[in-house]
Amino acid sequence: MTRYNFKSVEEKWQKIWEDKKVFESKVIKDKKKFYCLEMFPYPSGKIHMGHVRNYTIGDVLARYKSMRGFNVLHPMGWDSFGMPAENAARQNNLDPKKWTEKNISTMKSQLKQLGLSIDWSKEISTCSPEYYKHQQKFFLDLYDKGLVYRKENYVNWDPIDQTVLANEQVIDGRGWRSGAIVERKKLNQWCFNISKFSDELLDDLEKLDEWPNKVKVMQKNWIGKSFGSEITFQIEGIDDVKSVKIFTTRPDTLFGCSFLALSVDHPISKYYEKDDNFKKFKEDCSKSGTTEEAIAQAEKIGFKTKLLATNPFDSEKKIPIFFANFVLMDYGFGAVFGCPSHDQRDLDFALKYNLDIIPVVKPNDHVGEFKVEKEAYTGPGKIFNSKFLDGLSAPEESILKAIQVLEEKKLGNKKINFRLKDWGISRQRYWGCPIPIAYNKNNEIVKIPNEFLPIKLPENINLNTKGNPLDHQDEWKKILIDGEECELETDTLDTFVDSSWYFLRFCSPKNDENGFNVDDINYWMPVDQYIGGVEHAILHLLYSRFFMRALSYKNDQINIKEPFKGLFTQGMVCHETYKDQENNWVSPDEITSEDNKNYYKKNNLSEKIIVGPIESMSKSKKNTIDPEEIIKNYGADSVRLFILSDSPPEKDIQWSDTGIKAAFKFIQKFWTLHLNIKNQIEGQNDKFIGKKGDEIFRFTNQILQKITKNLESFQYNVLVANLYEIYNFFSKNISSVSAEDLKVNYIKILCSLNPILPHLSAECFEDLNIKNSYQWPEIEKKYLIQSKTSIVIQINSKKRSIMEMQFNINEKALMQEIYKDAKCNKYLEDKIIVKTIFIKDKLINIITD
Ligand code: ANZ
Repeated sequence: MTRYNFKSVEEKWQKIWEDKKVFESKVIKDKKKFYCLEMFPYPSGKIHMGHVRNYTIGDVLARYKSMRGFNVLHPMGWDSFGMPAENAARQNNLDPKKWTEKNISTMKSQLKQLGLSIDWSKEISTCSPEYYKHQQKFFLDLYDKGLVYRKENYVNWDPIDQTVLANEQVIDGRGWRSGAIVERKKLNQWCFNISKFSDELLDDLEKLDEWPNKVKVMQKNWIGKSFGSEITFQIEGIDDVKSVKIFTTRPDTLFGCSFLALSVDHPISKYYEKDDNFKKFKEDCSKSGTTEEAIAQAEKIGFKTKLLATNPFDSEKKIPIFFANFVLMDYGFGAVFGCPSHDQRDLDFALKYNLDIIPVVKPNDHVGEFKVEKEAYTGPGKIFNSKFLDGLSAPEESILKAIQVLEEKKLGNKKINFRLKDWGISRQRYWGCPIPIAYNKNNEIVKIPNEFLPIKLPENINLNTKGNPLDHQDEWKKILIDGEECELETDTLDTFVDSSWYFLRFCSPKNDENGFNVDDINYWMPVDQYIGGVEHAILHLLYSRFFMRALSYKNDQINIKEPFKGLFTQGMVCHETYKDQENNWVSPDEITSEDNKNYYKKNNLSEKIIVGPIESMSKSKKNTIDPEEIIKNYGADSVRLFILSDSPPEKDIQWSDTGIKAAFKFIQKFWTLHLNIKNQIEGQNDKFIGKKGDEIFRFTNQILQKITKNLESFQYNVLVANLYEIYNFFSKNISSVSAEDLKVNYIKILCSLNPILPHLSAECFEDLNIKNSYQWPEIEKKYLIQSKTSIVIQINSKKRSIMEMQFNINEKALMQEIYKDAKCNKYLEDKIIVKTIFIKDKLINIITD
């Protein structure tokens, strides 16, 4: 019997699919379309198991939809700008472009080995000028529409490397490479006006009924809609400023207010510019990072001014005004009123600066005097100490009443605020899309004319400079626009911009004139199924939703708001972690075990390994498995089968050697079964009995129905279980069905194998000399009705028999059959039946006296 040689089989089919351009997609009018997209990878070097899982899940769906007659778009590209290329190039004295291109070619060949149904003719790479040229055009289009602007913004500044750091490059308040304490610094930044769409981005989440709820909740929190009010406080102490506005969600706690706090960048700060103490204070504030978490965690510090504010609800009450490090300038008005009793942050501040702590809400069940000491009370309750608000239930009733009074007295208004900030897109880096802007001698903004696009990155430049290497490219920076000497912007775009529209480019990747053809995107968009990691739940998905709206804005040719109709977030691939006796991480291929319990170092068998927890695969913990090795040893179909088995695709999966071996073994066993079936079909098997019967039809159609359902609902692990059912049924029954019946049903089964095990299925078809139709098999409804069922017969709770009965049989008819059955009847003779417990189609328990 010939063994299944997966290596040559897989290579052969991958070549055939590629040569015959089997997966090329075209806009076919009047045909239903299905756009299946997995998040495109960053070309970091090699593919990892996370990619394998992501792309396998997508591939199963793409193949299935194509077999169902959809016109499928299943493309792939490279998110190829970004820091790692720049860093790697800097370390090894390489060109980021060459480094990136090399990685792309490695990863592409690895992806091909997986046999994915990708339309490679649509491949794109965001670092190529053919791609970013259009991005520069979009930038200018958004600029014309008022959706891009330049403003001073805080950034994380590394004073040693003289560079801006992303939040994730700030580790414990220090620059990840220099170790310097990171400062907050103001820089001119380009921004997208994403907050213009806050309301829409929030409200439309409701329409995304094919998105996981957890992702919608995360986006909702990120957009952060707050209902509250703006309140004007009269102030005294400066001649030309008479009032300050604040935003609060708790106007009902106004009687408990004991100070006002301003951001160090509040307009009033200009009156303190020359004050050395204030300057020192501002410097101290800048030492915490710019993220909200960093600000929230930093110790609360304040700078007391001589200014006083009047409580709008009580003109007798004057309160001090501070500058404080916890007040953000870009939220609300950059000013807050402090109510220490009911806000922990305000309480910490009040305790430090010895300010009044006046409680105004007490818990409903509280009797007697209510005091706040070290812990603010933030729960519901009744208002007290608050004149006209006394007795109202907080927060609902009391907030409404407080706003009503503020509005009547013209002291404030109802106000809605969003946490969502505009998106700062400037990066002081080389390896990114150049911003198509220049500045003239007066430092005025000049748009780059269309005919100069793309503004290409200079190549082969020195990257070992302080700060942004582009700043040192004097020749490159020079540009003559309308006879005027200008200098190019040296900031490049955040790489999230690149990934905010790549799904549109896939629809018309070769269009040189425009980023996409309107007709193409109107046909393909929205993406029907988007698949990726939950780590992109907020930024990437929100930015893409914004970008789609920004392009549609003031554009009567496109009206697509939501780019992704269905979203699926797959779980992580995890592996045990290992450490040696010196507490160093050790990778799975450095260890060995005889009993799968005790592990030793391969190169030192006396050194015992400490087995740690199962964690998601990561290079830093050395618990990764190289997909290429695994494909080489077990084949793509085994990898596909294993990666889909065990856990539902949205859950984490644990990689195990035994798991992949079992998958491999299954494929070998299936091939042996196939050869037996082939023998049977071709009439070469002596043992052939050829009993007629429709059992095989029932099995095949019922399993097809299950497979279809599981494919449609992403229950791929159950799908794998279905394959085992198929194997068991056919191995047991092939010799008792006619060759013709076997053939008809086996062909259907082979078709249904294609999404998961495409190589094996194609090979079996070819081996039978049958043309693979690549069509999803028709399910014959008549076989779905189960006609027979096995019923357990218990007498006095003891199992006495299992009887094959007509499906749906009623209790009376079943009892008649039981009396006819000698095995059962002997227990019933001369007995009075006291009771029966009857579970239809499953069980009957007969209780006698
Ligand atoms: C007084 C107050 C009393 C507040 C109380 C809360 C509890 P969300 O829900 O996130 O919108 N705030 C307003 N502007 C701020 C800024 N620029 N920087 C820092 N904090 C600011 O939060 C709204 C609350 O955050 C506001 O309500 C304000 O504090 C604070 F018992 O006002 B509150």
